Amino acid sequence: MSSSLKQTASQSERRFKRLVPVDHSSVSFDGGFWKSWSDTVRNVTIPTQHKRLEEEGFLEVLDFDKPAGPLARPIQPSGLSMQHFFDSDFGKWIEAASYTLKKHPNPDVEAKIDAIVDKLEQGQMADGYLNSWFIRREPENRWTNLRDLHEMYSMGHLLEGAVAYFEATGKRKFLDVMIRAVDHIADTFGTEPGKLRGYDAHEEIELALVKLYRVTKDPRHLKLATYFVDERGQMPSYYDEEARKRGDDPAKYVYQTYAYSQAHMPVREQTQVVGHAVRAMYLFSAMADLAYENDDQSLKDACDRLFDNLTGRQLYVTGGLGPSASNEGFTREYDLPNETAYAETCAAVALGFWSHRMAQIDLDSKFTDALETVLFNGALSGISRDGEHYFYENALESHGQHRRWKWHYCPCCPTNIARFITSLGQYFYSANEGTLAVHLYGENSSELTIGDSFLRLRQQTAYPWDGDIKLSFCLSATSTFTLKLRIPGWCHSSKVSINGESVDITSSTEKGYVSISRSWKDGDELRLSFDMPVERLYANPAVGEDAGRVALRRGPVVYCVEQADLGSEPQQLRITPQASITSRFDADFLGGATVLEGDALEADTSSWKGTLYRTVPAELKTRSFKAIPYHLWANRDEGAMQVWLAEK
Ligand code: FUB
Ligand code: ZN
Repeated sequence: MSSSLKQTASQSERRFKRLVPVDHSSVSFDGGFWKSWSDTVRNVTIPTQHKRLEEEGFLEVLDFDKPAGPLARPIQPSGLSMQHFFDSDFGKWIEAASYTLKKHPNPDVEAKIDAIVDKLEQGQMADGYLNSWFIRREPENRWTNLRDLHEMYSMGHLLEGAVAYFEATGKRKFLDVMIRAVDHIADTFGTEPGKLRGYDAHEEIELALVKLYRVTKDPRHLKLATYFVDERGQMPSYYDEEARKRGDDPAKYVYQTYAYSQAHMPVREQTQVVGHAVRAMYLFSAMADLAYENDDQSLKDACDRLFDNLTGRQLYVTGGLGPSASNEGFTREYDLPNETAYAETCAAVALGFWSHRMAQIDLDSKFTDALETVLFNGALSGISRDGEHYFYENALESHGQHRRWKWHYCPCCPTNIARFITSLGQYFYSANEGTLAVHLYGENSSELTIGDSFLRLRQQTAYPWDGDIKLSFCLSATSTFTLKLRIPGWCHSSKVSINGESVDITSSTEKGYVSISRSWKDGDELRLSFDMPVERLYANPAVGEDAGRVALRRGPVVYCVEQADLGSEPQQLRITPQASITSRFDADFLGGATVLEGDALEADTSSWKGTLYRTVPAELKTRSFKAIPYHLWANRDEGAMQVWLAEK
C-alpha cells in the first residue's frame, strides 16, 4: 500500500475529517489589504520590537555569566513580577521574526535570534531546566509555584519560537535546547509515581507541545500536552497542595478562584468561558489541537460549548474579549462595557488561534467568521498603521484617554499581533486528500497541494473593501477535488460562477461553506461576489451598555466614529434609523480604506452652558458624519471615539 493510501485509510477510521492548514510561507501577499500590513510588520515591527527588547533590558536576563541586577519590574501582590516572564516576550519575538525568514531571508534578524539562542543554551541547567528568572535568581524555588509564576508559560513561548525558527531555517540548536527542556518537564510532571501532578496556571505549554509533536512526531510530546489538559481542574487542587508545601495558606490566593486559570473543574466539564481571557483562549486552542490529534470527541464537545458561550454571550462586536481589567478577563455574561473594555490584543489574537483550529476538525464558518472578525477588528486594532505603536486594551469607546504606546510595561501584546500577521498565510487555506478549503479572502497568490495535485491559486480582490473576488487556477494537470468556499456569515447575498457560468450555491452549502466538486483544469477562473452593504447592528438587550445604540459594519469590518473627523465628541451624535449611510474608498486615508458617510443628528449644546440637568431635552440639529474602520482608530490626533453610537 502506498503511503498516501495508508494515510487515507487512517483518516477514514477517524471521527474527524481533518484539514491541514497550508504552511504560512506558501501564501504570498503580493498586493491588496494584507501586503502593506505584512510589509510593515516585517520591515518596521520586527526590527523595532527587537530594539525595544534591548533598550528595555529584556535581553539582559540572559546574561547568565553576570549576577542578576536589580528588578526591572517589582513583585506584585500575587508574587509575580512581569520579569518572571520576560523569556516569553523574546520567545514570541523569535517566533514572529522566524515566520518572515523563509521568504525574506535576513542575516541580521537571524544573527539576533542566534545570539539569544546561544545565551539560552549557555544558561540551560544540566537537567534541561530553562527559565532565566529561576536560574539566575532562585534556582532552589523552581517548580514550587505553578499557580502564580509562569514557568511553563515562558517555556511554552520559547518552544513555539524554537519550532518556528527550526522550520524557517533548518537550524536545530534552539529546537534541541527546547527538547531537552521538554524532556525535563516530562520527567518532573505526570501521573507516574514520583512525579508532580502539576500544570501551569497560565496555559501555553500545551499548545506549544502539540506544535513540537507535529515536528518531532515523538508521541511523548503529545502525551505530555494531553496530560496537562487532562489534569487541569482535577480535585483536590494541585495549587492548594503546592501552596501548603510552600507554607502558604491556599485561602489567601490573590485571585480567589481557580476559575481565573480555568482550573476550577476538569476541562471537559466546563461550559462557561471564565477567568483570564488569554489563558482561556490558549487552553481552548490546545483542547482543539488535542481533539484533532487524539480524535477526542469529548474535548471537541467541550470546545463547542465554550465557543457558543463565548460568541453568544461574551464577545464584543469587534471580536474583543475579556471586559475586565481586574482579572484581565471575563465577568458575567453580557457584561460588555465599551469605554472600560479590557479586550486585550493577546486575547483577540488567541481567539483567532482557537477558531482556526476548530475549523480544521469541523469545517463550520462560525469558526472562521470569528477568525475573520478578530483579524479585521479587535486584533488588528492592537497595532498602529506605522507598525510601532500598540494597544493592550482595545476599548470600544473613548474620550481621548486611550492612546497607542511605543512599548508597554507588560509587552505581551506587540509580539502576539506580530506573530499573527507574519504567519497569516496559514489561516487562508487548508486541505486534505480530496478537499481544498478557502477560509479567508484577500489578495494573495499561493502554492497548494491537494492529494497529489499541485495548484497555484491566485486571489484577486480589493477585499475587505469590496466583495468581488477572482480565483484563478494554475494546474500542471487536470485534478478532481472539492473546493469549499466560506460564505461569510455577514453576507446575505452571494454569487459564484466558474468560467462565466453561474453555480447554484444554495443546495451545496453546508455549515457556511459551499462545496464545488469537479475536475479543475489549468486556467479555470472562479468568481465570487459577496454583497457588502453598510449594516446596522444591534446588541442583545441583555447588553445594557448598548441599549439604544447601533454599530456600523460593512463586510467583515466594524466601524467607529472619531473626533478627528467629527470635530466634536461622537457621544453627542444620534444616528437616525432612516439615514442613508454610504461607503466610499478613500485612497489617501491611512494607506487606503473604505469610509462611511451619512447624516446624523447632534445635540445643540449652546443653550446648556452651566446647566447639568433640565426638564427640556437638548435640541438636535442635522450634521454629516464619517465613520472609519475600527482597526484604524487612534492613528491621528488624540480624541474621542465610539463604536456603539446612540440611535434616535
Ligand atoms: O501573564 C502573561 C501575559 O501578560 C498574559 O497573557 C497577559 O494577559 C498579561 O498579563
Ligand atoms: Zn497581551
